[in-house]
Amino acid sequence: MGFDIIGDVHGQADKLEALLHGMGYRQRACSFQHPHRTAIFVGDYVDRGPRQVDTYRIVRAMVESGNAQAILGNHEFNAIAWHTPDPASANGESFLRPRHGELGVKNRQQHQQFLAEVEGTSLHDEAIEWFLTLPLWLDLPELRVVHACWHYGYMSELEPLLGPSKTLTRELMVRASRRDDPVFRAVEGLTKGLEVPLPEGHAFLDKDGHERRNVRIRWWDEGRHSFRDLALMPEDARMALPELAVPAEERPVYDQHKPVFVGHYWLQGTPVLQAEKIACVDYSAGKGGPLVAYRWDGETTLDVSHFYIQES
Ligand SMILES: [Mn+2]
Repeated sequence: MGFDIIGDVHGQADKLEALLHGMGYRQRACSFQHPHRTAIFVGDYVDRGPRQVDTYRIVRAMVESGNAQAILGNHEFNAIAWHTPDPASANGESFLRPRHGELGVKNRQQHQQFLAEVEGTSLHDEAIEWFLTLPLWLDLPELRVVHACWHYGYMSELEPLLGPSKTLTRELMVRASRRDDPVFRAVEGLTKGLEVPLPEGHAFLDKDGHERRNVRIRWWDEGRHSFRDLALMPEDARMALPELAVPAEERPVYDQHKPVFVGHYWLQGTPVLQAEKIACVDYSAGKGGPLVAYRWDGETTLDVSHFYIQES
């Protein structure tokens, strides 16, 4: 029995169908299936691409027929928050993900392809209900999957609060949408990556010109230590960061017990392993890149030749 771990699809159903065909999956009854393999989706099914609903339907049918497992990405989290009224708003006009003001414009823009296909239809509610059934991470006997960062601290904080099979409940959605709630930080860490505070007196300007005092880091890169080497940001901004080491307590150390797969990072170029047991399968299918899978056949040390690349 093998697993095919598939990267962020972002509404690119053409690429998904081609990838599944290429890996020997066939459409039978209402789902793609493979005689002896299971697919695993790392999240981010929606936003950006031209076939949002088709992507949702393919992934959901595979999960419901037992041909795939799927976890929650930050784009599904955002989709749920967009569609969930904020219980704190008296008139019920506010949602957990803001729809008004400058932020609302940006949020709608990020979500526009999905909204264009479902807004105002019952399919919208149906898709959101299904996103709420997706676990935040998978810890299978053989391997692990999380959208952005495998972090024991955040996982153990969340575990007692999560619904059955590590799902977000409606109450948790509210807490995960409040910046001052520890649940926000934990859910964001798992689905968007590890963020660490810069040393005292340091800051940088993000792409919108806002001053930031935290940076997202390459949490998997145990061979590097400084903010400058580990930060995930454009080259020029990164080179302006200090060469000071990121404090050890801010960095999760991966226990290496099993391979772990992530998506999320919009990587480019030829797929590489992030570490012996860590692989990212997101190669920007959502913005012109190939859809990539890792075909896992039981190996405990990952092998770069197991990447399967589906050019558009
Ligand atoms: Mn993502």
